[in-house]
Amino acid sequence: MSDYRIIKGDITELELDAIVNAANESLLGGGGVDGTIHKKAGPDLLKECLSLNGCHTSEAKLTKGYRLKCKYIIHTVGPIYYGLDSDAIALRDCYINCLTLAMKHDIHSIAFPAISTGAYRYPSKEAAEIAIKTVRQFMISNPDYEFHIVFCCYDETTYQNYLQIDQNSKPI
Ligand code: AR6
Repeated sequence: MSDYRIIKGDITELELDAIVNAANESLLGGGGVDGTIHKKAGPDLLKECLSLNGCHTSEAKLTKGYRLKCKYIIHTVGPIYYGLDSDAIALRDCYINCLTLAMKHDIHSIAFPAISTGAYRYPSKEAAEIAIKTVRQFMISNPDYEFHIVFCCYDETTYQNYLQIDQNSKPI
């Protein structure tokens, strides 16, 4: 049985099959969660990233976890928010492509940060709704594959938004 949970914390401390990085198209590091992942994983992560030829918005690429506690890092690039309908589709596709890549590599436990809601300015509640809905739908569409998903919220506002969206999307 697949499941998901919502926690508050630092994604780089989690011991799971994989954590997701909210990267940029270069895949060569940056600020936010990306910066912390590269800092803690160490320089070998950058070396592997250099061989990947970047990553388009919504795509997902896999590396090892190096000095992190997770086995793998799934790098994805969220959309920069402009308020267009295409932003929501691009954000949804990040989650779908990360989960699809995970299935190909027998990765079952995965933590997601709130992709695009920092430097890329996606409104937190809207992004939380897309994250939870997309993951739930993906689990329903792939009933034979067991996922253990963690939505890892870094700050209290993000955490409360996820809890609220989750509450509202549960069948009564
Ligand atoms: N653990 C969990 N979540 C975190 C952590 C952490 N250690 N650190 C930050 N967050 P952002 P984006 C949250 O800006 O909006 C980078 O420079 C943060 O509070 O990391 O997709 C990249 O290189 C926010 O809720 O990613 C790109 O250039 C969420 O993670 C660009 O930022 C996403 O914030 C990507 O922007």
